[in-house]
Amino acid sequence: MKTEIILVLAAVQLAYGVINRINASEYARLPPLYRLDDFDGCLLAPGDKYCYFDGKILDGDSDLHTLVKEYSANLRTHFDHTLFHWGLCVTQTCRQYYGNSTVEDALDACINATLYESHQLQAKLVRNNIFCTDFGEEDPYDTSDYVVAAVFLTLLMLNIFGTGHDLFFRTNKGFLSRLLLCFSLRRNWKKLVMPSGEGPEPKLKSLKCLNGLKAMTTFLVILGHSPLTGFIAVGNPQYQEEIYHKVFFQVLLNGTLIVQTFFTISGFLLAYNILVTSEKRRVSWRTLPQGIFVRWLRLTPVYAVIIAFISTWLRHLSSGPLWKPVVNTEVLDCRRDWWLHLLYIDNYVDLSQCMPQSWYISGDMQLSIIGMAIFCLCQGPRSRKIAITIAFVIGLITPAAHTFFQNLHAVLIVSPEMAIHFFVEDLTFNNLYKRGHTNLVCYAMGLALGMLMYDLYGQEDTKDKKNHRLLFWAAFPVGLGLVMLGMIFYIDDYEPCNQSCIAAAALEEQANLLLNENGIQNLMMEQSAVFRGILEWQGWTAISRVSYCAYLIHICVIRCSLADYTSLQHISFYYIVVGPCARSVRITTTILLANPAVKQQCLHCCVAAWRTLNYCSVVCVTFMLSAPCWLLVESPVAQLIKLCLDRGNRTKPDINIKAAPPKWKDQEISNSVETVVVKTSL
Ligand SMILES: *[C@@H]1O[C@H](CO)[C@@H](O)[C@H](O)[C@H]1NC(C)=O
Ligand SMILES: *[C@@H]1O[C@H](CO)[C@@H](O)[C@H](O)[C@H]1NC(C)=O
Ligand SMILES: *[C@@H]1O[C@H](CO)[C@@H](O)[C@H](O)[C@H]1NC(C)=O
Ligand SMILES: CC(=O)N[C@H]1CO[C@H](CO)[C@@H](O)[C@@H]1O
Repeated sequence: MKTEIILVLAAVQLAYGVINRINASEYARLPPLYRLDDFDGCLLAPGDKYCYFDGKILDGDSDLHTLVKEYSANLRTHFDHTLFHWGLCVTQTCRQYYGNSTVEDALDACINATLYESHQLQAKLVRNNIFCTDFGEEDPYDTSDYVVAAVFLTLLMLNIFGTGHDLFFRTNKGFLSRLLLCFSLRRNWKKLVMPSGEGPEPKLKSLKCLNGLKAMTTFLVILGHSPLTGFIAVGNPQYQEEIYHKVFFQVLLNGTLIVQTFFTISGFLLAYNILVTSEKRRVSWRTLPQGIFVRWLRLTPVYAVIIAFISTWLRHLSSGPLWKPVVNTEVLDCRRDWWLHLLYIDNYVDLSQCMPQSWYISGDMQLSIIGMAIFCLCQGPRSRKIAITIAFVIGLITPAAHTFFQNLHAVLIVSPEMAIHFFVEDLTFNNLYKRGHTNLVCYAMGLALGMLMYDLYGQEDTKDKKNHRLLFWAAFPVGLGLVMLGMIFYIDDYEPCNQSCIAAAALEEQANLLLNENGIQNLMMEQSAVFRGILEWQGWTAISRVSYCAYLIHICVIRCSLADYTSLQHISFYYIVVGPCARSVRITTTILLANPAVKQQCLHCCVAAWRTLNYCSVVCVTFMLSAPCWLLVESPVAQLIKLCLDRGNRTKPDINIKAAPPKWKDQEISNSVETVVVKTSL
């Protein structure tokens, strides 16, 4: 069996190998896709100007033009080589054209002449995509900068006072002192490293393993996104294009399916938590707005802080040839669209560079509202099951309809051109991947699973469970197979017809769902001690607590590391995988040798190491930043909200809960929804 799989894979690789690939000497004839003039060496005197822009190769009849055209026809695995991205020092490289004319005209003439001279190709500037930096240019600080700075300072002061109060006074009498204690770093740190699953509710304890799952998936998402740093300003784009033909990389590319796991887990947690809560409190339609509001309140503050930072102070952090195209575009879009984000509807608005990863948070919010509505409005298990089934069927039909009528790809294709712009222009991403309703099917499955697990809780080992165990172990080869199935979409020149696309999409989705389902179910039932052991490891707890912050921050980290490049990067396996260790050894030895001749080399090494670290350390940097984010903002605000909600009821909740009015008490709702939110926020 194994050998067969290997043979099939080898055959597929071979098939990849022969179709539409050109040899290195042909490749070298293509005009450079990226070019960056020295930035600091350009802006030396008043009047100096540096521009980063896109240029388009014009139609011609030369042999080379045909080659460029043909090679760029396959946009699934190739860059569009008719579109080049250059950063030129206008006042040096294009001096002779930049006398009387505008920058645009000068660049237009300049790139045409440059390309004509080197490649006998004609080109023109793409006029709406040009980012220029002048000598001594500074982004002025405006009111919003000052307002945000004031808010940040207030937060910081609160943290300082809170910590001081905690260290020196140690009282928690009175509202003010309890308020300050919410901000105590010492307490929040303890909360961060506190073991999980210590709550009074045994049924929630069995959710402990999901912490590990959440931490791991966050890791995977960030790791999966970090190759995005390898698509901009690459000196050797061919390496990036070749990577698509490597089986290992295919696993990464098709990892986009992982997200469906999140939705399933999220739905599962919502259903399970509501069911556990409803043992004590009646869940009615009146709890719905309350639940939505508390969820919004819990997710929004830290989100708002990060968006405020991105819209204001981020643009002042650095400068460079790529800073404006990569970072400032996000800043501008965030200034325009921040309110869409805070209302969680940004995944229905396209073409915004503002936090492109936030679609998941919005989608999850929308689906949670649907989930809460199902559980709050339908009272009996029967009506809930019917509602979930309806949601499931709707969720099943809509993606297929979108794929069919809008002529989309069945899976999200991670093509180089789309990766450059973080997918915001990708039709499949916009219409199928990021919307709330197109992810409904996974969520509905999650809800159903939550109900099922709640019913099964505490039951004896049955024959049914044994069958599940078999399925569980079958899941891994099947899952890998699914990922490999995604490879067909990357075969050059292969255009799967629409129907088979839909079939494949539906099949992948369904199979993936089943795998998730049965994985979670088995984990919950303590079937696989090894996996539970791994996932319940305490180390995951802290990571999973900061995972919401990490998810919010990570694309910004990627952007900043990208925008910090000042010269073209050369991608290699070494660069991606072994780079950091090997390079640091090399640097150390170079420094030890400390000989003038190698000094230049050392400098080169340092730059290279810094860039490599950029690539590999997205994960580290993200988590390093998200810990303070959690400590200083997320956790204090969560406690503050709880404090305010509790304030209406100072007395301890009664033990005899059945006598309570038919409504969740504030305390209860904040606790239960907090659990839901904390656990489902990623
Ligand atoms: C590369 O391909 C071109 C056209 O297919 C061919 O003419 C050339 O000889 C090849 N070069 C090498 C080194 O194989
Ligand atoms: C700029 O315009 C002046 C007169 O209008 C002309 O003499 C000069 O050659 C022009 N310079 C360039 C670079 O076109
Ligand atoms: C580009 O340059 C060539 C050679 O100088 C010239 O013949 C051609 O008209 C130019 N094309 C454009 C669009 O300016
Ligand atoms: C002021 C107030 O709302 N008090 C309520 C606090 O909660 C207990 C039960 O949990 C109620 O009995 C009180 O009336």
